Amino acid sequence: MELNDFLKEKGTDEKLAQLIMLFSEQAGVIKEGFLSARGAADTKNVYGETQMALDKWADEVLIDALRESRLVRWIATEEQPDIIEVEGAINQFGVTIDPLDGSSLIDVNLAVGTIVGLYPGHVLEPGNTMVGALYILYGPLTTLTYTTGTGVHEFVMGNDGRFTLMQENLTIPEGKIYAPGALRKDYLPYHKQFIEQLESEGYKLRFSGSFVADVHLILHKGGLFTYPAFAGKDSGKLRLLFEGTPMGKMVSEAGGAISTGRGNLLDVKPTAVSDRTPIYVGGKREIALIESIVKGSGT
Ligand code: AFP
Repeated sequence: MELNDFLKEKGTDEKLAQLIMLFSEQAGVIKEGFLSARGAADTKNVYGETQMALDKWADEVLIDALRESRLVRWIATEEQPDIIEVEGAINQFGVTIDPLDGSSLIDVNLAVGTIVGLYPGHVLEPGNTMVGALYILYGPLTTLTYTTGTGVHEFVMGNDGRFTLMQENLTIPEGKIYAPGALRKDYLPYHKQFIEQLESEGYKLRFSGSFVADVHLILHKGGLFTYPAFAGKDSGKLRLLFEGTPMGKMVSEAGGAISTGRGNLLDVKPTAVSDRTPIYVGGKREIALIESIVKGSGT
């Protein structure tokens, strides 16, 4: 079944369905861009990182399409320092976008993705207020996974650029995979204890450097992804709005959970678009384990 028909059959709010369709259409445009745009641009984003040309380009593609459609009022993207307010918006939605997560892997042809958070209004609100989330993964196949709070569903792009249903009501299985970010020498004591426990239980390491691809793997195979707080970086590396909340919403809707290590990440109220956060995302068992270790550590 095609995405459009599926959204209708699920009784998705019409305006939200239009928005999801818009992102699905832009996926084809972004995929085309992989063939033509290459190399690093000489500008830096709000985090001081070098932007790859494709990040900037994908950012522009998505912002232009959203402005033209007027389907959302607020746009926050990882590549823009400020939240954009769309003139003449016909809906009150807010969106957060990481246009190309894992962009340092583009030139070696590994999986990257677009991550989107969908809010009923302004985006500087806790993740638990979101009306949905989606991500597009550009791997051997191009897939779109979304939730609007009634299950997590996955679609695959065909030659005609349209998405058809691959898996309905995805749920995270139990599994023994761990994807740990940050350098081991910088681990804080509670995190070291947690990782050592997973290793002693036989968890296998999988970490690609593309958050969206790594969380996609965990969603399908079970286990845990983490990019923790580490020595000198209380907030870790990843972005609350662009990475944490949308993928956290997705995994939580699929029966898993997301935590800062101290509580549900979806309860955190952002202070700015550039907020970073420690992230633990995956099965409920692993999330309960890290929270109990943090609690027991008294730190
Ligand atoms: P880019 O989008 O700039 O490539 O960053 C990728 C990322 O934010 C996330 O997708 C990865 O999980 C994480 O960084 C990898 O970080 P390390 O390079 O520190 O392992």
